[in-house]
Amino acid sequence: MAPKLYWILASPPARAVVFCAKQLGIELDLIEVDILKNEQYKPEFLKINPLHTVPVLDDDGFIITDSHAIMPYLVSKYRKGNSLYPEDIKKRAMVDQRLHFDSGTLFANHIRVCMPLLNKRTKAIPEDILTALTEAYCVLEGFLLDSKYVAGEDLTIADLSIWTTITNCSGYHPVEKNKYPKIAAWLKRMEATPCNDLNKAAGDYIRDLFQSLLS
Ligand SMILES: N[C@@H](CCC(=O)N[C@@H](CS)C(=O)NCC(=O)O)C(=O)O
Repeated sequence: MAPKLYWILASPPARAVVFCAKQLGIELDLIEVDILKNEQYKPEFLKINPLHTVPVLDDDGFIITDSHAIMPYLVSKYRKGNSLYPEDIKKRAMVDQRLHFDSGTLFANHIRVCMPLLNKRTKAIPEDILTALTEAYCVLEGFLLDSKYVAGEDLTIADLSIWTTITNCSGYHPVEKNKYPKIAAWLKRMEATPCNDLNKAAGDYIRDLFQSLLS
C-alpha cells in the first residue's frame, strides 16, 4: 500500500515531499487538503494533525507531520543510503542545518506573509519580513558560493525544501538574478530536475494568487 500524503500543490513543504518521493521513485497516494478553503480545520484532519498544516504522511497508520521530518523518514525507510539524505555524519549534519535554515528562517518568514494574506487579514506585506527575506537570500547566496547545491556537490532534500520555498517567496519578493548570481545558477540546476514542471505550475499559480491578494 502506497503511503498517503495529505498535501496541496501551492504549499512549498508539501511539494518538497512530493519531489523527494519522485526523486526516490516512491509512489504516494496524494490526498488534497485545500487550505484556501480551510479544510485543514476539519475535525478528521485535526485528529491527524492538530497543528492543522500540510504535509502529513500516513505510512500504514504511522503518522508523521512536517516536511523536514517526513523527507528524512522516506529516505531512511525506503532508500537508505541515497545521496538525497547522506549517511556520512558530516554531510548529513550539513543537510540538517540547511533544512533548519528553511524551517526556521526562510519558510518561517514566508508563512508570516502568506497566512495573513490568505486569511484576508491584511493586504500588505510588512517591511520587516521583506528585510528578513532579503537577509535569508544573502545567506543562501553564501551557502552556494563554493558548492553546486545548498549542502555540497550533490542534490539533497535540503535543495527541495529551499527551492520550493524560494519559488513561493518569488511570487512577491523575486530573487534579483544579478544580485544573487549563485542562487540564479542553482535555480537553473534545479530547473533541470524532473520536478520542474510541477514546481513551475505552482510558482505561476502562487504569483497570480499573491498579485490578486495584494491588489
Ligand atoms: N514546518 C512545516 C510547515 C507546514 C505549514 O506551515 N504548511 C502550511 C502550508 S505551506 C499550512 O498547512 N498552513 C495551514 C495552517 O497553518 O492553517 C513543514 O515543513 O511541513
